[in-house]
Amino acid sequence: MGKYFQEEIETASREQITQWHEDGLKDVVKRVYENVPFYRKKMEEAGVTPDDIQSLDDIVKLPFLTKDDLRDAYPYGLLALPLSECVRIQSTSGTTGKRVVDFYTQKDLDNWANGCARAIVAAGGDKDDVCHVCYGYGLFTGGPGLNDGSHKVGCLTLPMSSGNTDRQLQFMVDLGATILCCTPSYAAYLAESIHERGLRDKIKLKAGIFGAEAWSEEMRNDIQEKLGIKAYDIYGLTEIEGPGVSFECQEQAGMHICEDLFIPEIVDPETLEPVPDGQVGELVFTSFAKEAFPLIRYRTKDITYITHEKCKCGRTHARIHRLMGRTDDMLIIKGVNVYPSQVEEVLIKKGMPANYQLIVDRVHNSDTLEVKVEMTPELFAETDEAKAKKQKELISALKSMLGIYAEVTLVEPKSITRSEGKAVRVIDNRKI
Ligand code: DLL
Repeated sequence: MGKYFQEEIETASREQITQWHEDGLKDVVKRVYENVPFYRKKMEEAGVTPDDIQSLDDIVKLPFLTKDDLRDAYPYGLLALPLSECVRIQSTSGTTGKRVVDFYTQKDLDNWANGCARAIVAAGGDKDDVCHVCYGYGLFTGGPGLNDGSHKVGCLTLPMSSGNTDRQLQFMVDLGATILCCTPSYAAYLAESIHERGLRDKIKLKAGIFGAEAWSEEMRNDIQEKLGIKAYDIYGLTEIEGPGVSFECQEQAGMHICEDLFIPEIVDPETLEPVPDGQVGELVFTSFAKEAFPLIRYRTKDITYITHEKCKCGRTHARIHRLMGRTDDMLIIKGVNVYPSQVEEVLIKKGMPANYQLIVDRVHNSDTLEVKVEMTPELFAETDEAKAKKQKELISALKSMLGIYAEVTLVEPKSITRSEGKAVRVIDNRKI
């Protein structure tokens, strides 16, 4: 197999991609207008009918869809086909008690698996690889998505799911895993455990496909160095499909969006006006190829920017920059916008492990920020004086990165609970 999984699609001309978008948009708008009362009502309220959608530019006439809409339409209100045509659901937590549920036909599952297969091939994978998947299996899309992508490529697939680190490491060594798929925080934890147990020379990993949560370039370098691999970012969300909506290639310079399946837009989260390439805003998707559960102009709340510049890898599909946070995980502390990824960047630059927790509180009407940081075993063995010095250094580095004072508490190695799924980075005790 070459360096693409579906070369013709992945290297299509921009004219071809625009044609897919235009045809796909007209088709999906007609489908939902005719079959989904929830959509028809939304479109009627916005004063738009399928006849108003003649070109891609007309997309701006269509109303946005939000997680609240998904909650209101839960569980079947956005289905574009009878339930008997669907073969699977996946789900993730919603903004309130109700979960977000996505429905798939067999064709939707095939398209999803193709996206994940493209990601695996872009990371250098082929049928001779052993693909170790320790994203969770079940309702979460991580395990099933990468699993099915790995089958499509023809890799030997290890459906490990999450948890039981001893078993993960045993299979990794005994079965010679070459590609690791998990969250970046679990990859960092596995890397630590591999070093502690002296297994570094026994593992054959060459690449990792890490996503589902925000991570930094510093964390990438750290994992790459510790495991001797190339670490690739992969992005996706349940509402749109799951992992593989976009993925990095060998250039590690942004994630290619599967534009044969999705129309991406970046909008200003305040004005909701589209912004040009290179400008940071909220990512919006139209999943026009989805049969069961197509979403039109879905606001992801994820913050990034897009580029249509040619990539050296030869893929023509637009790329999004590594995710820069969410409009809703952005903390406002003392009026200052703070992203957990900024704290992580400082910690790793200062040689600290990427195991940390931000604890936000409000004391006497004033916000406080405490950053709990795990010490390295080396620092833990040092004198109190050395520890105090490191603590001061971190306070000052955080101040210059965030623009606010953060109390730093150094805690024992491994004392912050490890997550096998997404790490819990923020505890916000404020009652605002
Ligand atoms: O996390 C899908 C996934 C699984 C992606 C495995 C990659 C790998 P949800 O549980 O619906 O789906 O969460 C989606 O997670 O809107 C982002 O905020 C965040 N997210 C996903 N991938 C990345 C990434 C899966 N590479 C939400 N970088 C999204 C930063 C990410 N954040």
